[in-house]
Amino acid sequence: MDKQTLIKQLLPSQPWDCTEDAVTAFACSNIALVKYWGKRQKELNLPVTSSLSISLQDRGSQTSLRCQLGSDDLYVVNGYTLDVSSAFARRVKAFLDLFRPSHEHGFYLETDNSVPLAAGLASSASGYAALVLALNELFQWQLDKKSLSIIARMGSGSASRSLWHGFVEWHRGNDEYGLDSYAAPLSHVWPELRLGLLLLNTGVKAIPSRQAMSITQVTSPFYSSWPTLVEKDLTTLKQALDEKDFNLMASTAEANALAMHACMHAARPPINYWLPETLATMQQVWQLRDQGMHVYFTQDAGPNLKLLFLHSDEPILRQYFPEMQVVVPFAKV
Ligand code: 2P0
Repeated sequence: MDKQTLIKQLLPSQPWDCTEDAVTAFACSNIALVKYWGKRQKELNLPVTSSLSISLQDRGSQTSLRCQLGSDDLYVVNGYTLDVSSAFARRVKAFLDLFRPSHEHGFYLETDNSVPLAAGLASSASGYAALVLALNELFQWQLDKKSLSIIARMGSGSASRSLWHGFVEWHRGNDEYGLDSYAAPLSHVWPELRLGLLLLNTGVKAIPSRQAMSITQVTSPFYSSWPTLVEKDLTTLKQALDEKDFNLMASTAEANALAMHACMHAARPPINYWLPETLATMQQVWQLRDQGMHVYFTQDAGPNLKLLFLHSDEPILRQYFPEMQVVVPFAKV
């Protein structure tokens, strides 16, 4: 089955009403504590493993979308109009083409991200999730979140997890068409949990994550052990959430991130998202732990780190990391 056929199965049959009035939608970013790294099927974006994330509360993508009959698409991201020939715009267009009622229908898309684009802070996750929520509004599909998660997954895998706040698990699924590969929220609530965003370098990443994922999967001699490791880390992480055991939760997340990067480092050619400041900060975190502090990190497809700690340690950590932006995943909204 290709994307178009799958979409037809999920969506109400055409014609869809599409007004020229703009709709708006917000989706939060998410940071994986047990990572998604590798696809078992590229066309439908099906993952090799399940993954588990925490949301970034009010940081994410605010998207406005409308149809414009008889005009070409226009995409405005953080106030800048995208060059239609850029890889970014072509990928958005290919996704929107799946839902375009006819060639006459252009889309005007405007999105504002409150996380840096393409710097390993999950801008594509919240971007595609917000776009799918906006499409659901625009065409009044009234789909449930499970279907929206499947559709968001086809835009970008991690977007499947960006439709909920809190802890979210994206289930790998077994169906060859991916109808059981969607995310769902976990019931655990952890008000004391904090994430510290350390923006060490906000330049565009060295290599897009999609490409890096594929090279790792095909060439890294360590990739064959990744699925077993993820399964084990998911079990441990869920146990840590059940027991509200911070050290177990955060140490598992840190080890999982390091294992993902070790797989990448061993790929041929090597994939490296670490900058000198990334390693220096990791070493600082390890030193603080040696001194008895309960602080850990995770890292995605970029040089920036996200610290994991509890509210009680925030004042002291702010002294060591004055630039840190603190996120409260379970803040009351
Ligand atoms: C994650 N990352 O679980 C992992 C960890 C980055 C490192 O998902 O090809 O943009 O669009 O499905 O979701 C980034 O990859 O990849 C990602 P595609 P995506 O958050």
